[in-house]
Amino acid sequence: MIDQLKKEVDQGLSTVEKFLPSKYFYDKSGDALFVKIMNLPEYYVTRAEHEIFKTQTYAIIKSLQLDPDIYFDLIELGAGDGLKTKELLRELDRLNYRFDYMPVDISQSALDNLKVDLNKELPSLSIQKKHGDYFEVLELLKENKHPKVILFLGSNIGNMSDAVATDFLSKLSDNLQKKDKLFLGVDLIKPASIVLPAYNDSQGITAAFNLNLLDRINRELEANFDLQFFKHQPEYKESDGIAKSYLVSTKAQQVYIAKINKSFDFFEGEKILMEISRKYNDSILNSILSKTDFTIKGKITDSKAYFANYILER
Ligand code: AVI
Repeated sequence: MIDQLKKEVDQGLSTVEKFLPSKYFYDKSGDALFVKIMNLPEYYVTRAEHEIFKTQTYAIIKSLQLDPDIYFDLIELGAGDGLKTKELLRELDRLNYRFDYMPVDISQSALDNLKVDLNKELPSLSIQKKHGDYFEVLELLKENKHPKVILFLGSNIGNMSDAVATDFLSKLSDNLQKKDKLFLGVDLIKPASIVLPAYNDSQGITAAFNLNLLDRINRELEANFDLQFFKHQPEYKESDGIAKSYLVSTKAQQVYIAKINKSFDFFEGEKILMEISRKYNDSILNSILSKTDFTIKGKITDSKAYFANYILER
């Protein structure tokens, strides 16, 4: 883990256009900051998807074309606190569908907490926690021939470049059988006046979320980033449909990372790309899917059409 972090930090800071991988945002403090982000007034993403799960639960179930007589696996990639999924689980349980709920996560404690919470509310639900990497778990599940529904929510796919998303979806479909479904949550393209504040909140939580990665590198790789000289700067153009978060060096400075045994120079105004958050529409998704075995079978949006859950079939 630390070797991978070292390698990727070194790579990202050694290129002309510096970047750091956003997957490293999520240490303990990053997780706590992300929970705060999901509750921010400006961050509409989580609320919009939650609204879909709350108000259109039956439409979701119908769209998945489940046969009440056939046992299926409901596999959630990166389950988190399961808040949205709970709306669906409650309804599937009430309608007597026969299935195992399999939350997959790299955090064992997130899985343990989720199971305790769900056991309380839905005691008859069969929960099989799957700890590990998404693809390791899917590879293992290939053995059982139950029909599968994969949930990949929260616009997590938006943090991948289109090339990486294509590769991810292709690998996913390689682990599925014909007719299996992927229920994919994506943030939709919309004006900058709505998207930008979501990544530049007035309380500075998103700024702290980005700066936390520099702090993590200070702690784990013994670096000396001085956080007061890096400024959070989100950018978004509706025509690109990609929100980008940068940290900008506010002066010429040098940062030493002891565990890499290397110094990195920053000029005044130099940017580090910290994260991309891709927003989608049908044509962008279709162009990615054209290189995979998935096709769009349906789409459910919230009342403001901010967010969509697409039903993809292999
Ligand atoms: C997890 N992911 C979909 C979030 C997003 O909107 O890109 C992460 C995030 N970054 C800043 N705010 C939220």
